[in-house]
Amino acid sequence: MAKTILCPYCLHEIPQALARQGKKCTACKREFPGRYLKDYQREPNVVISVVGFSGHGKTTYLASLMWLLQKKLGRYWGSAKRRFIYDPLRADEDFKIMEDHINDLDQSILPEPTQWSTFPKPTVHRLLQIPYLSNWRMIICDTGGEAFNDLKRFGQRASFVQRSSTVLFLVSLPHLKGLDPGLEMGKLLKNYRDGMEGMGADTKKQKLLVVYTLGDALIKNGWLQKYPEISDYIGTGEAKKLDATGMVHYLDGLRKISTELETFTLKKVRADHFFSIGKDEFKDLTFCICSSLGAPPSTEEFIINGKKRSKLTQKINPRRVIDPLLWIIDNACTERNPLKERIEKPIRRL
Ligand SMILES: Nc1nc2c(ncn2[C@@H]2O[C@H](COP(=O)(O)OP(=O)(O)OP(=O)(O)O)[C@@H](O)[C@H]2O)c(=O)[nH]1
Ligand SMILES: [Mg+2]
Ligand SMILES: [Zn+2]
Repeated sequence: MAKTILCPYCLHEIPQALARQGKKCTACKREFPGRYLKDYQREPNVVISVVGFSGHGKTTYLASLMWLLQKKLGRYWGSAKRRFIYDPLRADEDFKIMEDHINDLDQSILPEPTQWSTFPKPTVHRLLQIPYLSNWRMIICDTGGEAFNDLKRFGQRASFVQRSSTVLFLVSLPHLKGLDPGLEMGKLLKNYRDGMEGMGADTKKQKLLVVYTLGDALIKNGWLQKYPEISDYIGTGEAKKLDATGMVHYLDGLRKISTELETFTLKKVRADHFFSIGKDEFKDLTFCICSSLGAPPSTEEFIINGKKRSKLTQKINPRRVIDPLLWIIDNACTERNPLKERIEKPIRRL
């Protein structure tokens, strides 16, 4: 049994006895979310921080991912006897912000730009009976573009970014129109690396997973003209109706697309500097691509609660938004279990 409890907010390991006694973190003083302590021993953690330029689709991505987990995958994954279960730990106000985003998206309303005051804190989600990949607890936070500008000023959130095992680096190439996208990506990653170094943290302990967002716009704007495998991949949709065998095939597909995207990054985006920092200075560098909405949003605006909001003309239709999560969990499974065991026992029991 683990002797410590990982605080989901600052990611410090807290001695179990102290955590259970005070029901809050001795480092950041925040109370643990409901049931967190009770359920703690049941699943291993995967910790993900989402970073990227402002406006590149971080909040929409997270809302779309949660929408999919909450509304769809329980019906699609597993068998009648062993369905996938999504169990978020609804803590307090923090979770409410996320739920508002999910409910908005369900009604085709897009999130507003994230303000500092409404920045969601890390949230905790139990993911149970994932075909082939078993049970995990995801701790995830939209850490925002600020992480790149001044990590130190970032206070509590800096601790989360520093200690996350995986950084999801969201990039929207259409938003870098008119700039040199390769150069901008390189600058941003260098800032991040320097910020981490400045705090005495080591990027070599972190996995870097690049997620190209707005896949629909990349197809529409001709970015993927010479990369039909990638545009077909986005076009063919989400990880539906997967059982254990289906998941093994799906994960193979992810690896292939990551390799294609590596070529795309070097040849089309020309992000050589970015690529070399990612390869040399992080534990691992891999790539995904997705479309959180499935189609470009309309520019039509309307007023809700006195605020201008944009609305989609159709229902959201997420494409490949689950991929980063599956990558991370698959990697974490491989780290925990020898490869041999996974082949012999593809389905892990609860
Ligand atoms: N075409 C298309 N546009 C998208 C998609 N996802 C997000 N967008 C657009 O990108 C805009 C910005 O998305 P946000 O999720 O607010 O970006 P953010 O990174 O959270 O931005 P900040 O909170 O301001 O840092 C949205 O309002 C949409 O217009 C997508 O899948 N397809
Ligand atoms: Mg945002
Ligand atoms: Zn803490």
